[in-house]
Amino acid sequence: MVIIGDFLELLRYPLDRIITRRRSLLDRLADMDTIYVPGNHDEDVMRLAGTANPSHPLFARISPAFVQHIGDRRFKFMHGHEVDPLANAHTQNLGRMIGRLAYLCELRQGVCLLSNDTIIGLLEETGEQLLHAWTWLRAGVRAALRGSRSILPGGGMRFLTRRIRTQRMLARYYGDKTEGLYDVAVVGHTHKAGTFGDWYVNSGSWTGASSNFLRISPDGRVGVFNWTDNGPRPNRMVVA
Ligand SMILES: [Mn+2]
Repeated sequence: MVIIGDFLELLRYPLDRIITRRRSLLDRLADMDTIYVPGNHDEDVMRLAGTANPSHPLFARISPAFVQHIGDRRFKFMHGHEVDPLANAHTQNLGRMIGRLAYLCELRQGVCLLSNDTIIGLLEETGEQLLHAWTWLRAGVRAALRGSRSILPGGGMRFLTRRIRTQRMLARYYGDKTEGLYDVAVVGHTHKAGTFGDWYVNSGSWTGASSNFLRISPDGRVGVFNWTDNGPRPNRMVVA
């Protein structure tokens, strides 16, 4: 069992309270020799890696992103925010601020008023949209200066939910793959379960409408699944 990050919401909840409340789940995962690779929401647990007496046995199993040979391919197990330029120190701090605010709201009202994930996702997509618009405008202005074509495309400007971000993330993973860092990218982060080609697999999310996971057989074949009331069901989503 490998957890590839954002397992704990540490931008929002104190670690000691999570341990107290979810001890039986943490115990069970520790018993399964789970490897735990932190993501951007729980990167603070990395400081526990290698400590002599971690506050829970599972945290003795914390690992940075790693590459493992399975079958004849090299699989890179990572959360995925590593290649996301918008998951940086600034958005992390912003996330912490929003998280603390949301935590206080919950304490006061007993309800979840703000979803950290939704807000950060929106900000990240907005950032990508702005980058995209800037690039597009710059190219447009250059072209207009050359007098070769109009700035405005025929169809006008389209706003696509998280589309640009997903495309850019894929391009970045592909760059790392072609540089020989790995053959298969095994990631989460975008919450979109599925595959792209034979080199990108996303384990999705356990906080959305369906809970997703990946199963990798010893010969290196990867399956994406949704967990349902009737057990695992194949997920054949192509993520682009
Ligand atoms: Mn993430």
